Amino acid sequence: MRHVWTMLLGMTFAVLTGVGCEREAGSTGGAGSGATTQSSGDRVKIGFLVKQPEEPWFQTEWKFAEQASNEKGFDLIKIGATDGEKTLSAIDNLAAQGAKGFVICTPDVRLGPAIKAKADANNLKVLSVDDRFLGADGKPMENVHYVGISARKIGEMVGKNLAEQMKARGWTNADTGLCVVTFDELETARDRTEGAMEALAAAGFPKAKMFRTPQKTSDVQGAFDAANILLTQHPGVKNWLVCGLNDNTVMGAIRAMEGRNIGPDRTCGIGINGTDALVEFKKDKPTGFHASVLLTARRHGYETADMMHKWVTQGVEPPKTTFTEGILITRDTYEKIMREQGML
Ligand code: FCA
Repeated sequence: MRHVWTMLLGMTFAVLTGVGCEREAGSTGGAGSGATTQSSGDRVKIGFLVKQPEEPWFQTEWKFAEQASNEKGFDLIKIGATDGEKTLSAIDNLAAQGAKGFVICTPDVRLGPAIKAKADANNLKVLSVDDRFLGADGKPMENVHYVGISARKIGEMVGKNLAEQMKARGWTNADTGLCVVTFDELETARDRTEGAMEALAAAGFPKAKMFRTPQKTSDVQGAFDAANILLTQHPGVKNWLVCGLNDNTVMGAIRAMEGRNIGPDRTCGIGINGTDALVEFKKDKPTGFHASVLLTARRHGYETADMMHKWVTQGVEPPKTTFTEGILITRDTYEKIMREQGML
């Protein structure tokens, strides 16, 4: 929406001043205006579709993509693609506006073949980010370019740090349980939780004390519900370690524990994203949400948009897969690290 306003303002400015008239008119000429979009001054349009526009993670991705659009001089069309229907019609819409390609975190990885077919039919290039498309055979679609996190490695960081925290707090295997909120339909989520469990097992934490509970939706509420079921099943556990897909998952589980008077002295959760953990770290008193792995939102937002721009304007094909890293942040270190990362 803001872009539409920016463009309208730009047009008004152009009309009033006579500056950049052709370019601005060209960039809004979009759907069905044929000849008017032929002008050589047309700015390239690139779409950026995300599955959960309300999550700070995706807002941060968009912020960085906007930075790329400003610096490289293309128009960015941001779309919240929260379900299959919205996603597919958004792609038609992008084509009608004259976009050349789009970056997408799909609301459902099984939409992969439909998204790819729709993009091909409309002559749009597609780059998937965060969540990798699955083909009809249930395997990752190798023919769709992908930028994602090194999920298993990042999960292992979570597990290793949970094990260290457990020791630092003097908790024993006997009095501790691991709450693993799972979202196994998503490969990047499964790799994260499996990585965390593997690292804890390697540190000597018993597999029998790792309790998995699936979240139906990948948001705070979904995790809250999943953790509540687990807490009812295991009333005897004294201390809880918590891991899951991302910050919101861990937050949901910590809230469920607080609801049962299991406070920060008995809970230790480590999330993933960093962006969504800020609210937690900013609270006056520490909560059970101990740390997060800060992902490189700039790479997922700026770089993906830039890759798409280079691809459509210069024919530079991005690498088939790109895997990014993460850094552990806590209440004590987040400000310094996030500032260094250009995220505060
Ligand atoms: C998935 C998660 C997001 C973020 C991203 C990198 O899409 O849902 O929260 O962790 O991967």
